[in-house]
Amino acid sequence: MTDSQDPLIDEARSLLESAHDTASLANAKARFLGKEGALTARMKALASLSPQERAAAGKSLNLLKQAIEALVSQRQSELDQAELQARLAQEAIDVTLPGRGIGRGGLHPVTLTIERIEAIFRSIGFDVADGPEIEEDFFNFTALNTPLNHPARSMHDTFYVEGEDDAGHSLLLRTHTSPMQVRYARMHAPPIKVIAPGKTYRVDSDATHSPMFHQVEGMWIDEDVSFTDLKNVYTEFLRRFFERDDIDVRFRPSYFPFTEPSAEIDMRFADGPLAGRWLEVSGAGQVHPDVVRNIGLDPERYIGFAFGSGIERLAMLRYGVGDLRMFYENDLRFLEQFRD
Ligand code: 2NL
Repeated sequence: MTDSQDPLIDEARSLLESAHDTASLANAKARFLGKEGALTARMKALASLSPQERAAAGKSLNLLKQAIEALVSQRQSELDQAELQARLAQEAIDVTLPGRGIGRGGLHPVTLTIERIEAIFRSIGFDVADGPEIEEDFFNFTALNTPLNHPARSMHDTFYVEGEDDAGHSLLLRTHTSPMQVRYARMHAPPIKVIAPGKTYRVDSDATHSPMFHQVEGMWIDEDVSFTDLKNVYTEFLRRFFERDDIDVRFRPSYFPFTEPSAEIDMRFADGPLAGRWLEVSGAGQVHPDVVRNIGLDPERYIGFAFGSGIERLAMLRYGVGDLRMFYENDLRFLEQFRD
């Protein structure tokens, strides 16, 4: 019998073909070439042959062995190839798909507005001060001439913080950024020329009031600062803030405990959709002599003005936003419009 005719070849071929992974191929291989394999048994049987028969039979057994080994390695490479194809199909990347991209962030419109306000006031010589949002009653009210029985101190208007600080001061969420100006003024020698932008808190919530809102206060105190300076500084600020010159400003008499006299500042555009309408944009006044004393200065010598403006209000006017709550709903369709 020649090798190709040996029935073991066909048997090996069909068994190897039914092996569909490396482990079953190893089993199939062992059935022929292993210690207990069919071919190994025949090799052992050579011993019982005469030397003449053994040489011929041995030669043809070797050829048979080589043929089966060739079948095994052929099957192994078929399996390797199939496994590779399966992995390639599974891990396929569609390079024609659009990328997911990295969303470009942007600053919140209120932050942009604060940065704008800071840049303008810095350019006219004001320093920018920032400080605690949890304040002592003294800096938020007492130093600002707001007596204990004043309605602003009521629980309905002010968020009080339970307990006291280490020094025994009662604490609250600042209702304006004035306390920061008081702190700043007590740390610096005149001339005091500072703005304090930042978060403020009041018990209030409707279409035009948010319990947290932003305010910018400004104060200029020296030996001869007047209402004229206030009007000039604030008008210059408005014209630069809105980037237009067609702005009129007027003062209306008002009342605040920390200023005397006090005024509301109104502005009016000559052109555009709001043309001709007076818009209230700030409270202001000459710093009350008692407040000048509370910040450590002699009111006989030092005089000046202060103002307080709502930042959301200024942002709404500049961007044409109709509802204050839009700033706090975190709707990206709204916020993305302000990305610069
Ligand atoms: C308002 C009123 C105002 C001030 C704020 C102020 C600060 C110090 C001393 C004196 Cl440290 N005054 N700030 C003065 C007048 C008005 O704001 O309702 N703004 C929205």
